[in-house]
Amino acid sequence: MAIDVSTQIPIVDGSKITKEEFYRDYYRPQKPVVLRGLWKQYPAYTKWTMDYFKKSMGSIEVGLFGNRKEDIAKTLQVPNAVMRFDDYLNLIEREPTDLRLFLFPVFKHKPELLKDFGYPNIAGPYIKIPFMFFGPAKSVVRMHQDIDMSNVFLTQFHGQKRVVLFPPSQSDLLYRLPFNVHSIVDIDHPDYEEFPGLNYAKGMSALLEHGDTIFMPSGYWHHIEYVTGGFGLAIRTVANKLPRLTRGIWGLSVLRITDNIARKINEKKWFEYKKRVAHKRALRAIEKIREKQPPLKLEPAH
Ligand SMILES: O=C(O)CCC(=O)C(=O)O
Repeated sequence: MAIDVSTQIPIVDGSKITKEEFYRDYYRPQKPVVLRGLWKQYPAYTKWTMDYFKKSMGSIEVGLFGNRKEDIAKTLQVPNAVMRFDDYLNLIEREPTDLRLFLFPVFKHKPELLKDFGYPNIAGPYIKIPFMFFGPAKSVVRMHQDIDMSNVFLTQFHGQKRVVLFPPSQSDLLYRLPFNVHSIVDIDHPDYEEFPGLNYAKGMSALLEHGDTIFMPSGYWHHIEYVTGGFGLAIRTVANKLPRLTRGIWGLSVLRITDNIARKINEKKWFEYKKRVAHKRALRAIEKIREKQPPLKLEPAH
């Protein structure tokens, strides 16, 4: 049985929503939403196509990341393959592979692209370091939180993407690894025996198409599946709640450094330790849920 992610993330007209409406309904309460057409105001909306990227910067070399199982304990630091950018774009248009371009700093290679868009005035302050993401059909971005705990605005330019979100309050039920922002569960093939917490997890989903911007509030878990080959861009704002902001700074500094050092000392042992902690926390979260559930009323026997 699949995990319940049947709740649809609401979709609103992003070309019409006002700052006041966005703050009141989504940003302040930290609720996900799809802002359809938010980027219509910028040239990138029509200009950024596969052909445009192939022609304007096809000759650069790009480092690509796969979804190999053995990578689960590692952060995305060492690429699995290197290729010319236009060859890669042709590949993802043509066939499924697991190679993705993740957190691609495209603007370092071509700073003129920065003139093709702005930062929508519905939120702020923005962290002005945009990243692009490219991927082939069927590739999956395994479930994670962003380590800086920022609010993410992810816009789709080409292809379709299925996004599944879970609130940060469900981190323990999703077996978040300590000192890390990854989960060890595969939500597409949930193993309820090994991960009983998944019985209680409940997410929401949306299908993104060209011109859709999904707002993923700070700390939200995201699992992304490329339905067709395509690409998108993420911009971020600083977490607007103090605990998340503190958690983001902590994540970028102490947690990341500790995790890197411990992995260098004994990667296998460290990973086993983190998994044990994740299981313990999940059991505690399940117990809490069960305590809150009212006891079953027994009908008197007749
Ligand atoms: O769209 C993608 O490929 C990944 C996006 C993502 O994980 C993010 O913006 O944090």
